Amino acid sequence: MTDKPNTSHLAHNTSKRVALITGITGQDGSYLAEFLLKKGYIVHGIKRRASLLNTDRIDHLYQDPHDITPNTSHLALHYGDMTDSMNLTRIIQEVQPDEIYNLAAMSHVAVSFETPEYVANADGTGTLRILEAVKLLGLTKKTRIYQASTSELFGKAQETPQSETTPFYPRSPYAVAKMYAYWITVNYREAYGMFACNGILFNHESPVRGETFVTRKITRAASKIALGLQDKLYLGNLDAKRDWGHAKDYVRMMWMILQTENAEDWVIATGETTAVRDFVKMAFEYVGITLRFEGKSVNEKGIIDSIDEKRYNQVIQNSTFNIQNCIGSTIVEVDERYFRPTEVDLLLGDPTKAETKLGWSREYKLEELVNDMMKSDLKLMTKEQYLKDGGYTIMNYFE
Ligand code: NAP
Ligand code: G4F
Repeated sequence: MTDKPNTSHLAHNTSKRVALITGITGQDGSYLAEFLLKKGYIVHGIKRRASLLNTDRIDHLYQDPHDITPNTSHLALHYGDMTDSMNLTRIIQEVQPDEIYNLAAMSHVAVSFETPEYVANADGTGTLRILEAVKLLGLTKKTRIYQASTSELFGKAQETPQSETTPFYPRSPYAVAKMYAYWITVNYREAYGMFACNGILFNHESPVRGETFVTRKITRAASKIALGLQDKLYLGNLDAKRDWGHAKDYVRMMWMILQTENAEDWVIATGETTAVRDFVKMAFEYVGITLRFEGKSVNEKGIIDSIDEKRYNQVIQNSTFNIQNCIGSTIVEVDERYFRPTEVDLLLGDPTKAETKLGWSREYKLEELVNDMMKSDLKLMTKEQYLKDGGYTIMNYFE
């Protein structure tokens, strides 16, 4: 990755559509960048300066600036931050985007209770900075804006399933900041005629999901436990229910939202909801481990009930770990530290509007999502096992 963006090769290519993605280094940003590049877009992204490289998810899309010719690269990165309006305004002025996808956010609900002011600034006021920059630069007729809104807005859900007309009841500093972002997007649309839309997306996951969100925490731990690299998985509320889809299906929808005739707000969901406990069971089933849960609340435990050796050997090759010895072991426990001051118990979306008006439908079912994540994490953890076998220290993260 280069320190300074080399965008000179992009400047004269006027026939292509230009997109700017904030949060390009995140899960959705990386899938969206890949999607738009395949569609022939010139893609600009905003990344933060960090003390370590933070571009792992998009490195495969990026080219050595020394090898670039006008026809070989259509991706440029700019340093920036959602809390810095001058920086955002300058980038938008330079890039003159046809479409802005505002995905940047401190997106972890539990962390938002610890950093509420920062989240209000980055996730809430950050959205205002983008909208106001587009207005000030006279780009209201040219630039379409997608705002990454969230099913967390429904929070303590006032009805089930939740649709575009369900009232909001946010339950975390993250959700409250996103509520401001939602309404300021609607307000700029109504006040200044801007093409600005909210995608109210329910949870979506993938092999590149952040490691501390519950699904990825589970698939990483299930892979490590199956390989004998970890003993136990500690989780919070096992009863919470989420409407989980695949991020690949959801970034396609972000693009579709900006291609419609009218700027509107859209709920994107699968229409199915699953408890955290059942996601855990599905992940372990992938490696042939059947779990049973015993006990209640903080004393609930997940115990290995049986092992399908044929399945285990099918997905895990060359392991020296004797998994059969683990039957009867407790491998999942509840740790109160993962409980939230206010929880969102149940999310279930109604995607009827997107399905009927936009013709959107998802390609991935939940089982396919779990399989995709497990396959990828098993590969990753097998690499760790090789390192361990080779005498290297491997780290465990317990966030
Ligand atoms: P993610 O993986 O956490 O990515 C967030 C991105 O925002 C990262 O690129 C991050 O940069 C960047 N970022 C954070 N703070 C920033 C700041 N102050 N300035 C500039 N960039 C900043 O999130 P995601 O899952 O891709 O979600 C994308 C968006 O959709 C977020 O706004 C999220 O709140 C929203 N959303 C997500 C879901 C979901 O289920 N995934 C559902 C509904 C809505 P670093 O890489 O440097 O950290
Ligand atoms: O995976 P989570 O942390 O995602 P959460 O809170 O639903 O938020 C995600 O989805 C939102 C869309 O609805 C996005 F807006 C947001 O940016 C983010 O992407 O937690 C899911 C559920 C929660 O109820 C949580 O309490 O899982 C429960 N949970 C149980 N044990 C846990 C754990 N969550 C985490 N992160 N870690 C646990 O150990």
